[in-house]
Amino acid sequence: MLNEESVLLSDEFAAMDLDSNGSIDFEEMRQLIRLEYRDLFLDLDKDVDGYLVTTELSSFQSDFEPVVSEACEKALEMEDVKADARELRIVMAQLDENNDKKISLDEFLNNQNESMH
Ligand SMILES: [Ca+2]
Ligand SMILES: [Ca+2]
Repeated sequence: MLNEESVLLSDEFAAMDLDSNGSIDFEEMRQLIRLEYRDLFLDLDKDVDGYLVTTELSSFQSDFEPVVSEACEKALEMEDVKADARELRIVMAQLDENNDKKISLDEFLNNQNESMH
């Protein structure tokens, strides 16, 4: 059932295995993951302005689990934000490093890299 995916993966593997030694080192793997997140970002950026805003993020259905501080959690609870909107705001706050309410590709990728440490 995952045949197509496996083929895609092995193609990607071959493409990423730059020195063709049959293994992908950490840097090659990082690059692969960056490319995948870049595709995801481009996918989510419906108006193609290079930034993700809340409405665009709302189509982001994944198992992304941001780390939320207790204070942040409480603040959101007090505001009684709807669960969906609440989750979005958390994701937004987590990714938006310069607080301009937009997620740039850099902010998006930086965050993914951090979760790999
Ligand atoms: Ca956009
Ligand atoms: Ca930003």
